[in-house]
Amino acid sequence: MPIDATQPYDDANIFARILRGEIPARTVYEDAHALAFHDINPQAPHHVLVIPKGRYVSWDDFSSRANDAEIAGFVRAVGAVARAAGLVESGYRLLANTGRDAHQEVPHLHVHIFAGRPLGPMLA
Ligand code: IU
Repeated sequence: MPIDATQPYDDANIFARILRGEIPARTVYEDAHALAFHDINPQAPHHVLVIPKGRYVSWDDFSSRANDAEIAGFVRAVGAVARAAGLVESGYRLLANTGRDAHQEVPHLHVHIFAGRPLGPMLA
């Protein structure tokens, strides 16, 4: 079910539980600002999710409430994850579904990194 991006942060959401170490994840990167792990239902040969460590529901919540250090740290982490996976030369796609019409399902901001094959033109 898609979420309402304006809902308050829910500490019981699955990515909050992964951040607290209550649920395992196939982690590929971690620093002070972000955690990255393989998506459980990959849509491309390489499909990783990058999440901020702070309690942010969505891109909207993050971009309006996070401080500059959190934003810079998260953006740099997304780039670092892609570089560490060797994706720069072949290329990759970033996606942050936000709210109902975008079909955001988990109410903790996540940026998808898709790569590993030609991904075709962007969908509308
Ligand atoms: P969305 O942008 O909110 O639609 O994407 C949620 C993603 O989270 C989706 O690709 C799921 O496969 C993925 N995911 C996961 O990796 N681990 C989980 O425990 C759950 C969802 I629930």
